[in-house]
Amino acid sequence: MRKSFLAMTMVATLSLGLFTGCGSAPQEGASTEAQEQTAAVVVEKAEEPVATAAKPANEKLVVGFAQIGQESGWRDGETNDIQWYAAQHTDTIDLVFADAQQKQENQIKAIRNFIDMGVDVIAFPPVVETGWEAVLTECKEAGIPVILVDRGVDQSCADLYATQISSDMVWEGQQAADIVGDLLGGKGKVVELEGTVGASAANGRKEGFDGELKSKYPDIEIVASQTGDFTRALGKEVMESFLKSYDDIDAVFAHNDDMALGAIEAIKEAGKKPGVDIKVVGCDGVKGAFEAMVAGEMNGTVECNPCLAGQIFDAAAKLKAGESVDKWIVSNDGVFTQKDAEAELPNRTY
Ligand code: GYE
Repeated sequence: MRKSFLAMTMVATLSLGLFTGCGSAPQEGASTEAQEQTAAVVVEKAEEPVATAAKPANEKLVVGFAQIGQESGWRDGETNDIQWYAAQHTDTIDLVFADAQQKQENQIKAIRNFIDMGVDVIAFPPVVETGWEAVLTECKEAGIPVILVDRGVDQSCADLYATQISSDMVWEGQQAADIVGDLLGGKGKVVELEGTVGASAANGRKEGFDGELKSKYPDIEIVASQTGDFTRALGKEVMESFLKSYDDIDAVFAHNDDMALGAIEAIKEAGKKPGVDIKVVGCDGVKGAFEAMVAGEMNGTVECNPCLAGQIFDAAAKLKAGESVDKWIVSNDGVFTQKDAEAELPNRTY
C-alpha cells in the first residue's frame, strides 16, 4: 500500500485522450477512466525511487499536487480538470500528482516527497483543517510556496501558505438554507448530512446552513445531523438510519451532491418520494444532481466550482516568479433549483 501510494506520476507521461477538463464538453464516464489510468501508472512506477537530491532550477513550472482521493464526483471533476490542463501545457508545466486515498498522513508524505523532489510550488486540498503546522513549516523552510485548493487550514497556519483558491463554504451553506426555507415555507423538520469530520468544506457549510436557519427561519428545526463523509454510500446509510428514527422529516440538506444522491436512494427504498415527500438539497452542482432535479427527485444544489486548474497554475507561475497573489481567490458560484435544471443540464462539465 505504502509503496504504491508513494509513487507519483508526471501527468505528461499518461495517455491524454481520456482526460476531459472543465473547459471541454462533458464526457460520459471520463472521470472513472481517468482514475483508472492514473492508478495504472502509479502501480507501474511503484518500484522507482521518487526523491532526488537538490536540483538546479526547474526549467518548466513544476507543481506537486497531493489530491485527497476519489470520494465524490466533484473530486473526480477537479482531478480531471487539473490533469487535463497540465496535459494541454506540457511545454511549460510538469504536474506531479499524488492520490492520498483519503488519508492526511498520505498527503503529508506526498508533500514531503515534493519537497525532496524540488518542485516549484505545492498545491493540495487539506482533507481536514488541523495538523498541518509541521509540514507547512517544512515547505516554508524549503522556500516552496503552498497553494491550498478547495479547502482551508486553521488560522494558526495562516502565515504558512501563499494563497487559498476555493469557494466560500459558509456562503454555500447559507444559500442551501434559503432554498430549504423557501421549499418548506419557513416551517418544518430537517436532517443534515455532514461532510468529512474536520474538513473546512463541512465546517463552513454547517456553520452557514445552521446559522442561516436559526436567524431567518426559527420554525425550521434540524432534528439530526451526522457525517456521511462526502460519499454516496455513507449518505445513503445515514439517511436510512434517520428515516428509521424520524417519520416526519420534511427536508434533507446534504453537504455534497453525492450524499444527496445516496439519500434519494434511501428515501425511495423507504417508500417515500424524494423531492416531493422529503425535499432534497445538496452542494457542488454535479451533473447527477441536475439529472435528479430534472427527474423531480432533488430540489436544489449550490454550486461549488471544481474547475480551478487555470487559477492554480496561474497563481503557481506568479509565485515561482516571486510575485504576490491574493491570500484568498474566491470562486463565483451559482444557486440552482428545479426550475433551472433542464436548461442548465447540458452545460454541466463535471
Ligand atoms: O464539496 C465534496 C468533496 O472540498 C469543496 O469535497 C470540496 C468538497 C466537495 O469531496 O464533494
